[in-house]
Amino acid sequence: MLELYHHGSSVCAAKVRWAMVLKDLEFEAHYIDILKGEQFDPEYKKINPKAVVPSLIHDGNIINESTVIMEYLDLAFPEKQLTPENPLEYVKTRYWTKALDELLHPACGTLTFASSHRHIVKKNLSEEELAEFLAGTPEHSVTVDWADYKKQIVKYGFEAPGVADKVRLYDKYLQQMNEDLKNSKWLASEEFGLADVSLTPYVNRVAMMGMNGWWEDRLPYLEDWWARIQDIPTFQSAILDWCPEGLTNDLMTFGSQSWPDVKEIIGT
Ligand SMILES: N[C@@H](CCC(=O)N[C@@H](CS)C(=O)NCC(=O)O)C(=O)O
Repeated sequence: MLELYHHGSSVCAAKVRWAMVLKDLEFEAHYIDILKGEQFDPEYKKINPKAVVPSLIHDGNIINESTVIMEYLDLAFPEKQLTPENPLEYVKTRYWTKALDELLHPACGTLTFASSHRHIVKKNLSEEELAEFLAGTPEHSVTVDWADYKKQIVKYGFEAPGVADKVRLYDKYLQQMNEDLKNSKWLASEEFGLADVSLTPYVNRVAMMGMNGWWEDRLPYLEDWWARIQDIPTFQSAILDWCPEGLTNDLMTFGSQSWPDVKEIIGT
């Protein structure tokens, strides 16, 4: 039996969910509202000590870290492989998932909180709840400095130290995707695979925040890839449908309002 602990706007959870759907794996879903602080519940922290989603439980065994979870799924359920077998395509996939884990994902947390989530938590939580929410993050969470950094972003938004650098880093990776897609139909090869599944939520995040101007008339190969991704039948059900309507609307409202700040930073 497979159980997935996840959240509607979590990029890490979205890529695992999509991988499971693409591999025809059924799972029991447990929704952890990370914007209400449900990830800090001591019972959940027994499963995931960093207090982050996703977590997978397979027949009682806990598997954490989204990239590791996806690798595990391909090993445990090899029928529909997402990882390329060709060594060079495998390596290209690994470059992407490594870059994502080390740099793009932390940049995504920063971009998302500065643009949207800081407004959502301020709107939905009382002053005491917000203080509790911010105090709940363990020392090693999304990154080793997330507990303190999240507080700064919630308080200062785009003016928090390092936010502009993280936005520029995000831009660097979207440009890198565009470059790679000049040479092959999908990110790591001519076949759709794990690199595409992994990067999709990071492009979707930008789109859900109404920031498509990031690539329109600027990154044509990425724009074409994004159109093809959205045409894949399971994209809607595995990625978009799990995000509650109110959260989808908030991401769009606050994200669109923040687009001028992002646009200025990336200099489009
Ligand atoms: N390295 C972890 C990162 C997981 C992560 O950062 N999850 C985010 C959502 S995408 C989270 O749960 N954040 C909780 C918080 O900000 O308190 C993984 O790949 O699974």
